[in-house]
Amino acid sequence: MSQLLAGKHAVVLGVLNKWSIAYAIASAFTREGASLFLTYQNEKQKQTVEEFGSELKAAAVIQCDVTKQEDIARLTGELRNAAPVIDAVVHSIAFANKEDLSRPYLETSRDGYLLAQEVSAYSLVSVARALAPLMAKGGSITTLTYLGSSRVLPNYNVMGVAKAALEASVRYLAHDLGPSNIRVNAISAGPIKTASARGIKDFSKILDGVAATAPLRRNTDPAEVADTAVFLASDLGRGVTGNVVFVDAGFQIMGIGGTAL
Ligand code: NAD
Ligand code: IMJ
Repeated sequence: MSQLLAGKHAVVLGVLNKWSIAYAIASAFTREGASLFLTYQNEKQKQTVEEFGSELKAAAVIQCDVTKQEDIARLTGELRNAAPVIDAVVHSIAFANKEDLSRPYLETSRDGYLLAQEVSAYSLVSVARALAPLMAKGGSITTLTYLGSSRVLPNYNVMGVAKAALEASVRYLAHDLGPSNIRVNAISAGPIKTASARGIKDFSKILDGVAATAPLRRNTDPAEVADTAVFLASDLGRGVTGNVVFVDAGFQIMGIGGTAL
């Protein structure tokens, strides 16, 4: 099959290491012929992400902490100089204080709440506002979410509330940007062992429970999340906007789980 993203320029935010969902997405985008721009949060990640950049033949690797407006402005300027237009943006970023992901949600501090919202939800709005003017031919913005936005998953807490805001932002941004032919969607991935899952209490039990319950009787592979990101960024996804696409082996449809039946 011919390459689905040939001739497209894509920005992927959120590569930390080779387990990152954003790394799987960047690899799939390269496979499909996209010209890639990667961003990383801070100096600590610079070397690793630059190595991925060479491996994936990225056009540029740019530092961008999404909580800093000057970083977003610099990213926008560098992209404007380097690419004729941007066609696709992938936002694969989340953060909350570790202690807010273990004690009861009731104990969430004002600062912890605002931090999770700023990094995990508002950043989609600021990135969309900065990059939409570069998407002169229309295009696609895709973010990553999780079922904890709408169901209670123990310990997901303040992140669940931030994902609810993120998914609502997807709908409002889709409304604002639709007239510019820019589509905005989220992929709701099943649990995947990444750095963002490390140290989460009982994560292996969650993986086993999901695999026992999901219709496909297995967990989610980052490569299948990446292939859905390719679809959404490609012209095949041209009619899809404001949506949350579940890539979770079907877990989300179930009303009872595990070995109950
Ligand atoms: P990851 O830790 O590899 O990725 C998280 C990324 O967020 C990192 O690259 C980190 O540098 C970046 N980040 C955090 N704060 C930032 C800031 N201020 N500025 C810029 N970047 C910042 O983990 P992941 O699992 O690949 O997570 C990617 C996305 O997928 C997240 O939105 C996460 O909520 C979502 N997700 C993960 C799972 C899972 O089970 N791993 C499931 C569903 C959705
Ligand atoms: C995270 C916490 C609690 C339960 C969880 C998760 N489940 C899953 C995740 C069931 C699947 C992973 N996930 C979907 C996330 O969005 C993770 C976000 C995250 C993780 C950390 C860990 C380290 C830290 N801050 C974090 N902030 C956000 O210090």
